[in-house]
Amino acid sequence: MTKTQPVLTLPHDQIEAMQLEGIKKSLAACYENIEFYKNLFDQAGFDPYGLESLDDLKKCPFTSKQDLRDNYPYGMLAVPLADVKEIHMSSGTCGVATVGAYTQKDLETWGECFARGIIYANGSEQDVCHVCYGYGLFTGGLGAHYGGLDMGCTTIPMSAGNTERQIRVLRDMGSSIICCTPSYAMHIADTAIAMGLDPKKDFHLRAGIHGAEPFSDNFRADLEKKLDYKVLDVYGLTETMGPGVAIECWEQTGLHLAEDHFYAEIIDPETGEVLPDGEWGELVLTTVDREASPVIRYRTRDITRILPGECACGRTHRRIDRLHGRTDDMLIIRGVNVFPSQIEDVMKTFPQISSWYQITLETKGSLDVVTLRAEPEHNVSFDSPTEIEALQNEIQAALKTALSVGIKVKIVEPNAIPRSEGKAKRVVDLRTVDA
Ligand code: DLL
Repeated sequence: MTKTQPVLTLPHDQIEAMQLEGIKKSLAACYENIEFYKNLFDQAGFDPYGLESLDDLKKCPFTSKQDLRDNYPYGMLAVPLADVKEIHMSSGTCGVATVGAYTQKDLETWGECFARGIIYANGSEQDVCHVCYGYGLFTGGLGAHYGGLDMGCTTIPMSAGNTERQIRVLRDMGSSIICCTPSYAMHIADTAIAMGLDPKKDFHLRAGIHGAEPFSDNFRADLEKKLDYKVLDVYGLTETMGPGVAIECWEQTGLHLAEDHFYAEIIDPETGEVLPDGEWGELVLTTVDREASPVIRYRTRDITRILPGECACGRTHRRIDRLHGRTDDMLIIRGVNVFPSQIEDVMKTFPQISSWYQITLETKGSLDVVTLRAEPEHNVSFDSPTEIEALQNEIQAALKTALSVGIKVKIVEPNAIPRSEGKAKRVVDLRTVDA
């Protein structure tokens, strides 16, 4: 059971030595057991036995989601199937699902990594850990569950959904840590308030370990105010393990990578060149000691940067910044590149607008038309349609100035934007693609 993890404060050169040792073994295991890696390394002229420093990894070719898809279902296993104890999968909404397989040791590592979130929340076995990420093939539910168990917490496997019941259990069990997507936490908070509860008095939450989707600082502040707790951001992806690859500590100044298990690089997504600390780019991950599904230089498509300097918490594992979205999130609207997070940045300068919004892209004639539907804050009421129209125009103008692109803004009724129990759907792309 994890009570403390001395590895979290190891001098960084010792962490690097662990990474080098682990990756050397992992490269050999990939080359010897996975045909895909054998071909990849041979074709690139990369010697998997020749790694002398972590820097040498730059010579190794990248891997991508497509590679994992091409080898569905079992082509990326580095161990016999009998050693695989659990399997998770990405949703596969955009194609074939990607598979993450775990040996017993991989499952223990996972629990230990997620437990860091509870350690960062100053938690202990005294905590009641309410898990309402979805259980099942999605890694959120079981990842948080294993973290709760590893930490020795009283762990409640709620899964997502049945929100009113969630709320009763949260209240009755005195849950102190809640694990779910930030958008589901917001839905729980709003529903509790609508049920006449006062989350500040009726709940006993201290921390929320929220991730699986981007959320702005504004959204976080809103959540913290409504639920009277502290929100820690957790990052992960099915391909490398699930939640726990990096988690924020109480300082809320970036997410500590679990560097004893993952080696991170930031690259320029266009050129593939490795960027120095502090520069924004695409996160590339190599698993250090994953047994069943190791990945080498996996291009996550997630945009972040490595934060230079040390964290005030004293832990030595490097931090990544909160994610800015994905390289494949980028919308190209009439030739202009726009990230949904940029739209959100503009919206949050309007205090009348809540955190619930959705962007719809459609084709009208030969043009892409973008509509932003946004809900007002609950306490904002409009006296007249003219007042709404004026605000819409004001937001439209601000978007045009900031992004150089025309976005139609519609303020909709409260609760008009669909609530999600898992990841929120912020962008609906209905554009027709030319053949
Ligand atoms: O979302 C794993 C997870 C579960 C992470 C619970 C955190 C909490 P996938 O479904 O494979 O796995 O989706 C992975 O989600 O590449 C990011 O684009 C996005 N993502 C995950 N965490 C964050 C975060 C899980 N904290 C994809 N902030 C990743 C922003 C995130 N985006």
